Amino acid sequence: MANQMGLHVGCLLLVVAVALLKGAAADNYTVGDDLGWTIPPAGSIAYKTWANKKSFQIGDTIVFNWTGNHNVGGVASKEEYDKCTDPGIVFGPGVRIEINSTDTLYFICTVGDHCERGQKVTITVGSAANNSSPPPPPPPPSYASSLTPTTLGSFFGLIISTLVAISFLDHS
Ligand SMILES: *[C@@H]1O[C@H](CO)[C@@H](O)[C@H](O)[C@H]1NC(C)=O
Ligand SMILES: *[C@@H]1O[C@H](CO)[C@@H](O)[C@H](O)[C@H]1NC(C)=O
Ligand SMILES: *[C@@H]1O[C@H](CO)[C@@H](O)[C@H](O)[C@H]1NC(C)=O
Ligand SMILES: *[C@@H]1O[C@H](CO)[C@@H](O)[C@H](O)[C@H]1NC(C)=O
Ligand SMILES: [Cu+2]
Repeated sequence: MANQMGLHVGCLLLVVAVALLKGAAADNYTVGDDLGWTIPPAGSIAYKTWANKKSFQIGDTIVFNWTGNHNVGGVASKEEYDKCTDPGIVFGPGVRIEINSTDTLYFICTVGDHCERGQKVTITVGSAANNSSPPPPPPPPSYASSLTPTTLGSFFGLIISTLVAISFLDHS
């Protein structure tokens, strides 16, 4: 009986954890992670690889962090991005850019030839663009299938239906 209870509590915690992970938490992404924002040693592929591994969402924040002589500015189009066109307005280290729409964002450093040498990054929202596609999340258990686990209300609905399912199992 004690074992069974432990199993049920474990199930409940799993359901809660999955629901929390699916919630719309706004993430901070530091461009380049540990590399930061710099002239990438391996050229422009570095930030492409970095961005492709992320799944950016509206509400997330992109942080540009660096030491030394750099800056960052957003350009308006892929063409300007490819040409390293100076956007006129640039920001200093630590600047935080919030993603407000699904528009693709293009950022470059305008110092010297840094952009030409690969200090540029494209942020594509919903960028499962080139994830080495993790498998889609498993479908929710059937007793919860009518619930959308993205709102707070249905989050509690999920817990309640889990509890109902547990007590059903307990009495069967
Ligand atoms: C993102 O950074 C801000 C400012 O540093 C912080 O308040 C917030 O908790 C961070 N969010 C996450 C999800 O880490
Ligand atoms: C920002 O850069 C500083 C200096 O390079 C570093 O110590 C710090 O850990 C960085 N912060 C993040 C969030 O990457
Ligand atoms: C999103 O909105 C915030 C607040 O208005 C602004 O500071 C930020 O620059 C916007 N982000 C973009 C990518 O335009
Ligand atoms: C996606 O990745 C594959 C292999 O990793 C690559 O061949 C392809 O060009 C990439 N596509 C995009 C749009 O980056
Ligand atoms: Cu630079």
